[in-house]
Amino acid sequence: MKTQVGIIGGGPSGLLLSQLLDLQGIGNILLEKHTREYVLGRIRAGVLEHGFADLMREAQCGDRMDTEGEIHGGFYIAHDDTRDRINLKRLTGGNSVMVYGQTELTRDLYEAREKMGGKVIHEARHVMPHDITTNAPYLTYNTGGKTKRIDCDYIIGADGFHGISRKSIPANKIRTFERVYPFGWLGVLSNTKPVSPELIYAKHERGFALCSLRSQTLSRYYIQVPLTDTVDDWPDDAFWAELKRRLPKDVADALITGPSIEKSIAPLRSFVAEPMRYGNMFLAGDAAHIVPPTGARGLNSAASDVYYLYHAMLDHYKNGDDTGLETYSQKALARVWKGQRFSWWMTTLLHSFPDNSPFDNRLQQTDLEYLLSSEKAMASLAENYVGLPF
Ligand code: RFL
Ligand code: PHB
Repeated sequence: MKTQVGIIGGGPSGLLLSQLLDLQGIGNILLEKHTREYVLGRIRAGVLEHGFADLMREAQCGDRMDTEGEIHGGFYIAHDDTRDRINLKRLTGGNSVMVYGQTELTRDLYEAREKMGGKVIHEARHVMPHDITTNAPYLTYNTGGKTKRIDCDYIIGADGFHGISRKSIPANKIRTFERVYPFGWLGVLSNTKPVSPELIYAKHERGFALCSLRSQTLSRYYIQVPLTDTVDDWPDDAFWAELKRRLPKDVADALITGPSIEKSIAPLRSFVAEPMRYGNMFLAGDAAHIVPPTGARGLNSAASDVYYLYHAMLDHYKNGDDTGLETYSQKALARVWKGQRFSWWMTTLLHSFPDNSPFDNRLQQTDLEYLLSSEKAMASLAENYVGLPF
């Protein structure tokens, strides 16, 4: 097979880029390791920047998001048995975020690819990029016991943190930066009315908690847990009891509990690989960078990579201009690092760190007091949360 762009990974990054390129007549084939059902079974992000929502519309995938998603003009920070509202709309001069689950967004992208007759190959095993540094790179993969080959101009590595793309770059050609946090998030999805119409990020000495939602009948809650905990350590009753302890009393009293329909633990990590290009392979999304979920940046950083890559490919194929491809890594990384800084800061502000000294804890408390007493500090938080410009 031959195409212009070979894409590895059928998560949001790969699918969105595939859809945008196809709409512009740029041929591409996408290889996904798992089945569609498996990909759609993962419960992940819930908050989209307004710029990302625009990109979904540009990809002609915004209809259901615009009907079923919720526009949020603010969120709460809970602390010391009370909560303060961060008024995103006022603080950013009119911007907001879209609350719409990654699962639904991915489903919309799959459906759009299907409708356009896009080439999405599931259960592609042993995907391997070859001759990346030449002008004739190609991909091989295994399906039904046979090895297939796709020749292309460019390869996109959008295969997430554990994918093959980044790993196929020689160690002396890539530099990685990493911070692993000494805790994870235990997440529960439940068919219950959310405790608050807007998200609540809660700082508590027992640990961080987050009240989020997918709709007004589907709640998503998280609590900070030690890395040694497993899902089996947290039967539903124990989860709800611990969540309530970490919320202000009026919120805890209003919390409606119910059986969990999904429960999982995600470790928290900050990670960046530089550069995001090797030869004719470009990395996008979690393949190149990971953030702790506190600032809701992960999927949004992936979307900004897609934005830069899409425009770079357009310039290359439509105008013969390679500036976008040449500067992709630099441009993408500049924004990625701002997302890293913000996610690290919000994580540091709101979590309990087991090794913190009393001095560290006072500084953390002061950071929060300053934030909530300063319009300028809150405006900085809001500006980052709704998404910096692409
Ligand atoms: P994905 O979603 O990991 O998709 C990569 C795809 O590549 C496939 N793959 C391969 N395919 C072929 N060959 C191989 N060798 C392959 N290896 C892997 C995988 O099967 C998969 O389908 O990466 P992508 O597309 O870059 O998307 C990134 C986002 O998924 C991620 O950044 C977010 O989910 C992060 N995140 C959040 N981001 C936000 O912006 N806002 C949030 O509110 C938010 N909340 C979260 C999150 C992530 C979480 N977890 C579990 C990590 C909450 C959580 C709990
Ligand atoms: C979610 O709803 O899954 C979610 C929302 C906000 C975050 C992280 C996760 O910061």
